[in-house]
Amino acid sequence: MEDDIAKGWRMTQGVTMAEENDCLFCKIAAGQIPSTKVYEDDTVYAFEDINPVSEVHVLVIPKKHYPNAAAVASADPQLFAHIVETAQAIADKRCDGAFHLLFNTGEAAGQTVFHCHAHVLGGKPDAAKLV
Ligand code: DGP
Repeated sequence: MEDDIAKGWRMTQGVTMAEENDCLFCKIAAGQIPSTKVYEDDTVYAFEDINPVSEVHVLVIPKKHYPNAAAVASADPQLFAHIVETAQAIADKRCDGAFHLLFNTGEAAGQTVFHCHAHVLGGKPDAAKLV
């Protein structure tokens, strides 16, 4: 019974305490693992990607744990819009407002961290990493 409740909660909210405590990006957002901060407010955190593939490569994450972009969009559309607006504001400052916005979703599509993150990619790509 308790398991069912936990499972249902995970499906609707995209989070359990265990997942949250074990999540790399939850720990980065909480300042428990160091990162190079680009922007922060009450609901989102943005930081430099550890392995940049272009001149500008920033990750924007919700502070609350959701496994992917669609989970955020369906649970909290305002938060999803805020992630996109934050990406635009970063691109405005760093690369004349022009950028790619990428959400890898699912292991087969290259998602390696299962906490929603927007890749904000701008400027020249790092050719060595694209081959
Ligand atoms: P994805 O493949 O879409 O799940 O992207 C995960 C990104 O997260 C990848 O580009 C590398 C980045 N990343 C992984 N671990 C860390 C970390 O500990 N710190 C930072 N700053 N970035 C990380």
